[in-house]
Amino acid sequence: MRIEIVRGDITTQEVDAVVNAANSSLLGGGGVDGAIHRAAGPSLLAECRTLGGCPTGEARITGGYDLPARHVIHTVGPVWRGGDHDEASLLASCYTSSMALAREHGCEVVAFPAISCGVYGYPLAAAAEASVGAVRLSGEKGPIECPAIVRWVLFDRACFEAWQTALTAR
Ligand code: AR6
Repeated sequence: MRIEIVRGDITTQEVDAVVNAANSSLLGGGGVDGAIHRAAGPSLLAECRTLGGCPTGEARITGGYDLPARHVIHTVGPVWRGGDHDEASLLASCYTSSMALAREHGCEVVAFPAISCGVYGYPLAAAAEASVGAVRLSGEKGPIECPAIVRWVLFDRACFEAWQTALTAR
């Protein structure tokens, strides 16, 4: 499995699946969630309405509709509450659950945003470390090498630098 990081807007990614940092209603919001829903069009919201929400740390998959991506994997990151409320394992679980869905649906290339690093307030260095660790682990655990490419699409420079550090630290 290859891990890549780029700066940019995840909604323009031509990949098998883009991951959405959603909230537990799965009915849209601001940040990357708002951008994905705007770019995918109203059919995405219509499909999300049928899912009945999603608990923190889990993931659900839908079509990509007007996005260049085939699927959207919606996951709900933890709100940062100081670090001793299970935030790291919930964040890791978002990645593990998303990777499992990607594998089930035969997604070769998957793009992730920096889950929980916006309004949910997760400190960037800690998020980068937990995120990279979780993806590496689930990449190793897979029976086949799928997804083959995991790409973080990082909107802002601070996130990009945090991921760069986490990737070179190991
Ligand atoms: N492409 C890639 N990354 C983006 C984009 C984009 N188009 N837009 C923003 N980001 P956030 P969270 C980055 O707040 O912290 C929503 O309202 C952003 O700079 O979108 O998990 C949901 O409905 C940041 O680095 O997600 C939830 O209520 C990262 O994406 C809540 O926000 C995540 O920021 C989830 O909060």
